[in-house]
Amino acid sequence: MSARPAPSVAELAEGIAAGSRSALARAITRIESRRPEHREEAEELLRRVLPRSGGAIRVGITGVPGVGKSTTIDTLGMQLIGRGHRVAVLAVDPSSSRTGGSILGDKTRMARLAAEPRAFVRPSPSAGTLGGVAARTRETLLLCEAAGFDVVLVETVGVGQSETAVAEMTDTFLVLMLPGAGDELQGIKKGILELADIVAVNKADGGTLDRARAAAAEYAAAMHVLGADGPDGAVPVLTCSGLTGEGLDAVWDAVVAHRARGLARGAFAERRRRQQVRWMWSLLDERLRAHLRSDPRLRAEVPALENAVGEGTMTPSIAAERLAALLRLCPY
Ligand SMILES: Nc1nc2c(ncn2[C@@H]2O[C@H](COP(=O)(O)OP(=O)(O)O)[C@@H](O)[C@H]2O)c(=O)[nH]1
Ligand SMILES: [Mg+2]
Repeated sequence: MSARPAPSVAELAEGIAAGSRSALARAITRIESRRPEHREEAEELLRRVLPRSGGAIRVGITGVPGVGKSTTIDTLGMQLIGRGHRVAVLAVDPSSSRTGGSILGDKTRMARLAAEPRAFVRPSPSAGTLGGVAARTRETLLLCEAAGFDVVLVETVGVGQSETAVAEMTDTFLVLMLPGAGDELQGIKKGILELADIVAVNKADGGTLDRARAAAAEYAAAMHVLGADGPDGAVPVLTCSGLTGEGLDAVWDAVVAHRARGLARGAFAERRRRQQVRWMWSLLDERLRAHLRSDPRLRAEVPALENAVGEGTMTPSIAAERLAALLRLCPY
């Protein structure tokens, strides 16, 4: 559709190195493409920008829908830009292709950042499995760093497995909570709190200020009981308002302190090292799945086997064994 010819990988890499947001956006589109020839270009692009990447403060932000993630990111992002940072905002949301709602919602909630030249807001890749979406987002993060964004905020909803994927690509993981703990505490997945480096009870403003403060105290106690304390001791539990900005400076101070402690203890380098190795395996995983799905022997057999398993005339394990045998993954 574009009147312009597609830029070459070299042109995209140069544009990114020069900090061009349009080159960055086009490069991300290339990375998100499912065409095999684009995948090769994407690999080449990543190879080229890799030396310029790695320098940003990478923060994952999660919480239930409606907790105020996008609102908080918009306000925090503007504060950070005011202090001279360049801020990229990415999202991991494998459901966004189905609902379509979150992308629209995020764009309107992050109106200030979206209009800000020192920011770059990119919604979640619009199709794919969690593994695929996470891989593309991770690659996008590297491109943003190479383009000079020194803060990358990655938003994800705290339902499903996407928060783990985001914790796997960031240095500090911030969990936003709603005021009014009590009952809600029961609904919080222990897994999320275990991932948290910082907890902040949002909407600490107006009529919900007192409840937010009470909730923070409860969460702090609950975190301790859950054994969610990190190697540095208790995970900070703060209050903030994404709407007014109140408390967000303390949240950011906690991010910076977490980073500084990690750098001093070696935990920062260790986390990134571990993430690299896990990423290698998840890429292999993704490739194997793609390979499996396109295997003609498998495609010929799968419908009948799925049917038999669904009808209960064949056990899943026997069907899986048959498919594995077709792929010569097991000896019978
Ligand atoms: N009072 C108050 N409302 C907020 C705050 N942050 C977000 N909201 C409101 O909560 C709703 C959901 O916010 P949104 O940022 O879209 O949440 P997300 O789904 O977590 O991204 C919106 O109506 C926001 O205006 C806050 O700090 N205080
Ligand atoms: Mg949102």
